[in-house]
Amino acid sequence: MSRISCPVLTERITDAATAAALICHGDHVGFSGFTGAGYPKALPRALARRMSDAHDRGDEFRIGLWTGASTAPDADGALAQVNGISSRLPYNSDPTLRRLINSGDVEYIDEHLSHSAQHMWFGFYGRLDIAVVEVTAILPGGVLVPSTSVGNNKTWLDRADRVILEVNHWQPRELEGFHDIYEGTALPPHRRPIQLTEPLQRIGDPYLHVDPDKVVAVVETDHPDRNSPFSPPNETSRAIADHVLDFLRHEVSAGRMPPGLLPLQSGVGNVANAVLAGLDGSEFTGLVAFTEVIQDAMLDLLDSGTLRAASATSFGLSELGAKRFMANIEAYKGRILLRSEEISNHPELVRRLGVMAMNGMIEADIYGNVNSTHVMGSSIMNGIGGSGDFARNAFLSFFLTPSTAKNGAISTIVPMVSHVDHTEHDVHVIVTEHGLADLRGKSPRARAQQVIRNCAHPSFRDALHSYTERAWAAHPHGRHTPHLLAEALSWHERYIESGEM
Ligand code: 0RQ
Repeated sequence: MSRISCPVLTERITDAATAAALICHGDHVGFSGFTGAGYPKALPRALARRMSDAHDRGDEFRIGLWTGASTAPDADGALAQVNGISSRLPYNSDPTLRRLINSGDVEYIDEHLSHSAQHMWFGFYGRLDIAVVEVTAILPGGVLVPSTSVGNNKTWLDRADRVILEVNHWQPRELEGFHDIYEGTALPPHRRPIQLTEPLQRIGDPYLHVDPDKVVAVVETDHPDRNSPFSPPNETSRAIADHVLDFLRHEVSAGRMPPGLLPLQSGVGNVANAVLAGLDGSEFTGLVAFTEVIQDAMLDLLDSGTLRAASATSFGLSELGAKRFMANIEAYKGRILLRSEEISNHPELVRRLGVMAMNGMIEADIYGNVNSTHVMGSSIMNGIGGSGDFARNAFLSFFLTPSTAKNGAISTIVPMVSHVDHTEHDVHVIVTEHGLADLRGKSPRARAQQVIRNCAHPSFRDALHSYTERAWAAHPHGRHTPHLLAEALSWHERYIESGEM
């Protein structure tokens, strides 16, 4: 059955190669896509072929690429393989593109995800030449049924000069009704409060809208999302999850948290997945999530009833998870709502709802500063993503990591982080498999003691204690947050010298 019931747009149906010919060297291009869901499937590969042909002829052909967050090997990856990306925002996890960013070939603008749409509206990024957006179906009048992510699609569709739509027949037609697209964001000084007081409250419309006159091509595809597998929880991630659960129990018994907890945000990755798995089968039930990504463990929680409902901007499912979602899609309707990322991650809403934020990290320092993005201070891993949107405004902000990386060679607890994404003021709880440091209401000195004692791997504790004691002794007039600057930095360099990095 046709997925395109808008007569004007039916006339614009074409193939991916013809659509890709509408994109030129130097264009700013806005792709749909978030954590491998809802990204355009055919056009990026066709565009990569054009780029490769142009490069063979000795012509330059590179674009500035803006998305919701990460896409997939056949989008970011395909364009990076042919060196077709000159600049990129706001988040990437593709390994080929990461290599080009770290070699200095691609300008990467690592933004808070909630900022990316508004910075476009503020005019900070310049003009958006063309948007390429995957949808599930096109209804009359340019009304669009979104697919498995919303991300920045609304902003790209509104702001782009021209639009290419991909209609993906792989996406279930029953996705209609899973979305809530808020239209009320005005520019300062005309902004009004966002009237959302419950995580699953609808404040918008189930559809995206596009001016049909701007649509220059419609391409039909039938291609799965990038559905990456998750590793099952291991001893380390289970230990981290147990510490988090014990802490939540403690908070409930102290009366600081209701028995059904506060809305949950969980970052992506295996540790975050393990914490969600730990919640399943615990005494906590009837929970809600106000988060970014719905991953497999959230489906488990929804199935068991531990989670009542989840608001997010995207799915991030494994292949099995995607099959399970599709097989039971009607049962999830009304329990899952996908929003634009400026709303799913909105500081005003995160603060109002009292979200519990749980995110991964690269390293934390003894005083509670967190590095989520850079290895050894220089090479970017992925980007800050939504971690800052949530951590900075959360009721409780957790950062989780194994206590060591690279087979135990590197301590993820360090004297001074080699790059700061989340300052000591935005970090409440640090958790490793060894324990949990509750930093709330503590001075830097007290925080350092807790972080080293509870979170550091035993083989690094003596070195970290020795550092804090010597820093204290060295600064009789600077003991609020004492540091030995040269030693703090050389802590990172010793791994580079030892060849561990
Ligand atoms: O690399 O696989 O090559 O060994 O970093 O580390 O332990 O697998 O952890 O998958 O949870 O990712 C911070 C990257 C953690 C992620 C980060 C190396 C380690 C491994 C991955 P290898 P793990 P995770 C919502 C929230 C920012 C965005 C965010 C992230 C690799 O959580 O991108 O939070 N966060 N968004 O070996 C050297 C260290 C290291 C280290 C880890 N100290 N030194 N290497 N690694 N620690 C989602 C979105 O915003 C979309």
